[in-house]
Amino acid sequence: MKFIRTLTIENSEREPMTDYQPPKVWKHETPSGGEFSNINRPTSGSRYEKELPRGKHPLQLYSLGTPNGIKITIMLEELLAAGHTGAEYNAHIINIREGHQFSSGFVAVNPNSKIPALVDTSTKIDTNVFESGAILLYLAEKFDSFIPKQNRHEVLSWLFWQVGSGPYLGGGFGHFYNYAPTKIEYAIDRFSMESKRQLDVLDKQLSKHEYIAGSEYSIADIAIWPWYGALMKGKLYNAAEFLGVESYKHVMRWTDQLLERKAVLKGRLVNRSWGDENQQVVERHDDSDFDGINLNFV
Ligand SMILES: N[C@@H](CCC(=O)N[C@@H](CS)C(=O)NCC(=O)O)C(=O)O
Repeated sequence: MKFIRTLTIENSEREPMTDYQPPKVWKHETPSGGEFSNINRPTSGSRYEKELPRGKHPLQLYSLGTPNGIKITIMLEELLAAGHTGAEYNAHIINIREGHQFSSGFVAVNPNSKIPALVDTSTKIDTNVFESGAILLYLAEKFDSFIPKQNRHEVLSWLFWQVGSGPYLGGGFGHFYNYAPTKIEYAIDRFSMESKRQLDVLDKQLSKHEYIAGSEYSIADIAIWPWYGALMKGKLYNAAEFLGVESYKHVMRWTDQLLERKAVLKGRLVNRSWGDENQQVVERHDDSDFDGINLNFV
């Protein structure tokens, strides 16, 4: 009780940071002015009629080269590198800034209108899978790969850790540090603290184990690296210095270690439509789409 009272007093002594008073009932009236405010609405469902394209391979991926998107392309490249020809895929780009996630075709696969979404056409009837964590698990089970049996529960714990923690890094820290139209100290403080706490969790785990869930590379690494590896390399929100990432030595060791895997180097560039031209594979329909691509840039 004493502890709670102390906190209350300290908080009430802080200067109010805004004079905004929420109305009784929130209404979507003025656009927020934030980076994605032109596509954000408080409703779900399709906004226009359009079928999704289909390629010739068993797996059809509808995605974009964001951290959530490249989890799946790294996994697919790993599966192909491991000799699973059934993992051949067509990666179609979904431009989320233009609202392609709201086409009737996309919504039929993912009612949540977010990339990535996968259709497995090799099953009796098409299997639709959405949510990157669920897609990783689906592929790991389908090909019995990157989910070691002896520590499956640890792999799943860390996979779900990423799915639960990532939004604090992306939707919390990234949003308020990078995208929000005004810099709100309270929000940036709150989510910087949480992001650093998460990095510390990873650092401690990686000080004891070569990979996230133990001695074997798994879908836990594939889920976590696109977010936290990018952050370590200054590729996410340009926040490496701000968050002092250099001090997380074990996370840096692991980040660099994964950059030595060809499948990681390839997968991270699929459905990418920004940066130098030789660093993007806007759509991937065959391995030859990587011809002329500079895989090694960091
Ligand atoms: N929890 C989801 C998150 C997916 C997600 O947030 N995707 C973003 C791009 S990284 C998106 O499609 N945003 C479009 C929108 O919000 O309209 C997953 O892991 O698959």
